Amino acid sequence: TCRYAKALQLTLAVIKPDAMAHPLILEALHQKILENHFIIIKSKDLVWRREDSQRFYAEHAGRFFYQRLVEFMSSGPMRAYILARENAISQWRELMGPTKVFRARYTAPTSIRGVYGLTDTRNTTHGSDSAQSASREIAFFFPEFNMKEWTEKEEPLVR
Ligand code: RTP
Ligand code: MG
Repeated sequence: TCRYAKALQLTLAVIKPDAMAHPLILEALHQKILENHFIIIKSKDLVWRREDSQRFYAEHAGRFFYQRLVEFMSSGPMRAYILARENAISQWRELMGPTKVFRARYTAPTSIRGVYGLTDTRNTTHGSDSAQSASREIAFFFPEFNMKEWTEKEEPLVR
């Protein structure tokens, strides 16, 4: 294979604290990323402070689930990935399945949330929902990453 960096889209994928807490689920999710032909550009484990969580989810401030979401996302370690692939954003969202766990169970039982989701908040993973969110979210998690430089690369990324 010869995959040109320019043809690949980037997305931010996050393994949420519920899935990080279980070593077998963590392993299965990592495997799923590789099996689905994503290239892992960067990954890191981190723990958010409450303020990070509030800032990341600011668009949801005032929604009924905001407090619980903020608490949960700063309750333990997460793993963040910059993933590259053709159509990375939609492909990762597809693999995750629906946000709501009952919907995931019934309409996408083999999706990540269909299999591992616990509740609408503790739903295993996050994925950027658009190119604009991907830029914002990648910069949020990986401030040192130069996205512009990366997307202009002419060379094949994988030979
Ligand atoms: P995001 O905005 O983070 O990309 O996620 P999304 O589109 O899949 O889901 P959205 O409905 O926008 O929800 C934003 C975040 O809040 C959590 N959530 N908790 N009832 C609840 O407890 C509840 N509802 C939504 C979701 O897990 C998601 O992280
Ligand atoms: Mg959303």
